[in-house]
Amino acid sequence: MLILYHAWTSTCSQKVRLALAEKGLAYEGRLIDLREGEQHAPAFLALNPKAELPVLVHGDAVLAESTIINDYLEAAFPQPALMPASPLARARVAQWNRWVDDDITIPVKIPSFQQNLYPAISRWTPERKAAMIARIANPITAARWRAAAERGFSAEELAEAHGKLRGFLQRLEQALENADWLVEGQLTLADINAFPFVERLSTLHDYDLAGDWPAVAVWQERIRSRPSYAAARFVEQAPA
Ligand SMILES: N[C@@H](CCC(=O)N[C@@H](CS)C(=O)NCC(=O)O)C(=O)O
Repeated sequence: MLILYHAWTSTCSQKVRLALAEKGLAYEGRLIDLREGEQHAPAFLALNPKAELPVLVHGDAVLAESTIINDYLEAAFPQPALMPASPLARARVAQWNRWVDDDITIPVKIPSFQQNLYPAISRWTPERKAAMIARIANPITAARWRAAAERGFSAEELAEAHGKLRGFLQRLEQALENADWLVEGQLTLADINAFPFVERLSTLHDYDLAGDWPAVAVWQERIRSRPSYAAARFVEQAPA
């Protein structure tokens, strides 16, 4: 039995839901309300001390980190394959996965928090904000929540994040200009791991995918048309 701790709006959770759907794997979902800080409750910290979604439980095994969870699903449930066969192509998937983890997962939080979280949590009482922030052990996460709760992000912080995000979209655009998929002409974990972030960017202000990154927009529609997209419930979960 597979259990997934997740949130509908969490991009990292979306990576895993998409992989599960592509593989036709059933799972029991356990929703964690990030805005209410349920990721900091002792019961969740026992699963992932980093207080982040998603977490997969498979029998006695507990796994965090979405890219690693998807690698595990591929190894444990190899069919249908979401990894290519050749060593070079496998390395290229791993390279995309690293880029997704390093170059987009972190910067996307700044405009996401600004647009989706700040309007709501900035209205909380000072006591509620302070109580929420006091629960966060990781200082980087605490600083991001403090910014989102108290002041919003500065123009410089937003510009730096958008620069990184646009750079990533440009890298995707180059890879997809003459290709349907990121690696070897087949859907792989590289596409699955990158896709939720493209979905997120396309809901943020100032991102005109079809205008500025047309090959990425076509690739986005290619993935949206797969049954896994509906099964992973992207449509119902667009951030408020
Ligand atoms: N590297 C981690 C990042 C996970 C992550 O950032 N998860 C977000 C949701 S997409 C989260 O749980 N954030 C908790 C918070 O902001 O307090 C992964 O890929 O799983």
